[in-house]
Amino acid sequence: MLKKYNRTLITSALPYANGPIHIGHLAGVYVPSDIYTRYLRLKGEEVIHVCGSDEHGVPITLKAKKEGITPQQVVDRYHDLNKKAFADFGIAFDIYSRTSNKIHHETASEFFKTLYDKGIFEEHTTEQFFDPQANQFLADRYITGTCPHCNNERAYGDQCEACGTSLNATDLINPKSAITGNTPQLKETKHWYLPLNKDEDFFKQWILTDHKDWKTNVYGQCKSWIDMGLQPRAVSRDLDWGVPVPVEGAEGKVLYVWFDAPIGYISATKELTPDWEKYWKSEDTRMIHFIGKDNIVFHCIIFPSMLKAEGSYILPENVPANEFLNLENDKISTSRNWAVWLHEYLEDFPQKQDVLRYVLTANAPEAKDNDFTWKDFQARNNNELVGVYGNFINRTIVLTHKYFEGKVPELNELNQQDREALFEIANLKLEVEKNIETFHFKEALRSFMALARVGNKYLAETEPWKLIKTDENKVKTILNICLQISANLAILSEPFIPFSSKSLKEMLNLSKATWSDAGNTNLLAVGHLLGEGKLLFAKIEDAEVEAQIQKLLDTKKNNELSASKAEPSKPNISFEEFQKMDIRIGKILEAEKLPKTKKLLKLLVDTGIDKRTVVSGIAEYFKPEEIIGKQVSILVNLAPRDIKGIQSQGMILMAENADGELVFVSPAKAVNNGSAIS
Ligand code: B3M
Ligand code: ZN
Repeated sequence: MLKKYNRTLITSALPYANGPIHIGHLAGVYVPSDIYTRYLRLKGEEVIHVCGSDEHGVPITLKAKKEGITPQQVVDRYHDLNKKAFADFGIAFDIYSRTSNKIHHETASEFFKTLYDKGIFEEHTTEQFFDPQANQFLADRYITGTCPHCNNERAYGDQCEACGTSLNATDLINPKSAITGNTPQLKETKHWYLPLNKDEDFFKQWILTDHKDWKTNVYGQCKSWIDMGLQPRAVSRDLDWGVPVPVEGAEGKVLYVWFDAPIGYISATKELTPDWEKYWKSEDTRMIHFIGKDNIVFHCIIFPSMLKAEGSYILPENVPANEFLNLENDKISTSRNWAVWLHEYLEDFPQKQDVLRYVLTANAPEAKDNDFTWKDFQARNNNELVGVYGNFINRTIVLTHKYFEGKVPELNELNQQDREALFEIANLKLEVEKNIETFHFKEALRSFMALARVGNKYLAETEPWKLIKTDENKVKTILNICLQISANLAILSEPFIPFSSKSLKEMLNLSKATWSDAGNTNLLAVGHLLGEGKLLFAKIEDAEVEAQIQKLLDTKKNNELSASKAEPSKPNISFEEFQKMDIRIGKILEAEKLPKTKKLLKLLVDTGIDKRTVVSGIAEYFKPEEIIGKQVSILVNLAPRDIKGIQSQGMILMAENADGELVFVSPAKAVNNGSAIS
């Protein structure tokens, strides 16, 4: 039995304000939470949907460091960009707040203080990684290394993104500072810990027994955490960006970002309404957290443990987390620019928000990771939105205008086929409803599309454009039924594709449009005048998706080029030491392969000083005849070395390209042989 509730508080994960929003964010969190919110609103339920930017944590400070700007500048930039992107896609938040604002700092600070005063926290002094060169502790993502579980070499101090395990920095094999690349030292520091271990029995009961209804992926992750045994978890960090720890002796320490960020949901609600407590503190409120799979333990275990310790808050009723969306068979990555960014999508596909919302829902990573491909995007638009849904609506409206002056014709005698079509209106509405309520949005969308298919098939089979000459009464019935289906689609589509739902309502001149009106086979009265018809969707051409694919191929190429990572710099040398090297421009006069070797060429080089022999290991990359006459850089005062019985007098300087090939370091313009490089 579902618990009785009077209102719903919906939260969507607060995205870090360190980069723009991409399709993975939308598919995993914000499209589902928006569908759910819109659905409840259409039903007339009391609901609020809160979100905002997560502006603390190491991802932000790292980004600032990389760009040479302040963390505040980073979050200001992305907060505004992301807020706009969500609004552009119709994500119906009641508030999009931010965690750097005053109300949040106060709320998070008070929350910590309450737990502190209640004696909830344990204080522990432990050894943590410290980078002496940067003179700072290396919290969370400031440290990278090899994951002890899956050997991913790019795991972070708090989490391995490859296997999803959450880590302690000291678990990492081969830890390195993300600031300097140095191997860190251990240094003592004091922190406050939330004793999750004391809640173990509670979580066994609350999740493992009472919440068997949670999604399998969510339940499974919680179970494996609980089965491993819950450990006390540090909720403070040695950092200078965040909410300062509000107790004595905590200088230079801030709240752990995962302590303050979920409190951001509370602060956002406070900012939204003075009546915020009814959403957080009354048992007849149902709280639902929409998140991605990497946030599961924080929302199912850590935050509930905090709320429970505080004592006056409700716990979430459900946490419908999604898995990840990949892009063209590769993990979406902000740092590798492997993503479709919302603001860029809208530049290339203006007004096509609904197409993306539709495709991301149809292909949502609900139970497992899924792949977004541009071909699939095009096919779903052209075959489903244009070919089925749009086609049905368009023909219905055009024919009504053509035969009946845009007025809803009457329903005459019904045959079996008519009755079946009418039956599906109420039937599929129930399907959509049931699926949304159980967080099966992909299935819900399929049920909605099933009604469009019913309409399209009915229209194609009854062929009113042929009947009009012989049986106008029948045509009236057919179009009445098609219009009732259209009106229902206008309502049922609203949670999924709100922009086209709005245009369809305008075309149908439909004012009655709450969820409870749907399922009704007499939504449009006989004689009701329709609005003007226009196309709901347009075909997407091959060239448009090919351009997107090309954009990704270019990204891949750029990534490969920059992936041949530069070695860290060698220790500094003095100017005097540098001056000891005598590097000149010389011209290759002769070149021949050294017999019985694979790599070596014997060169005669005009150094401007003399003509000398140099043996160089470049035979794999150059044919001797190709390089004769070329000007190159040569270190002329390298002590002569004997190579395969030949005295090599100097060294040709080479660089390596992304494919590992050697290339000459040549002057940009011809210069005299013997010109010094200085
Ligand atoms: N900012 C992590 C993320 O974007 C984090 C979510 C916070 S929700 C309280 O994946
Ligand atoms: Zn791992």
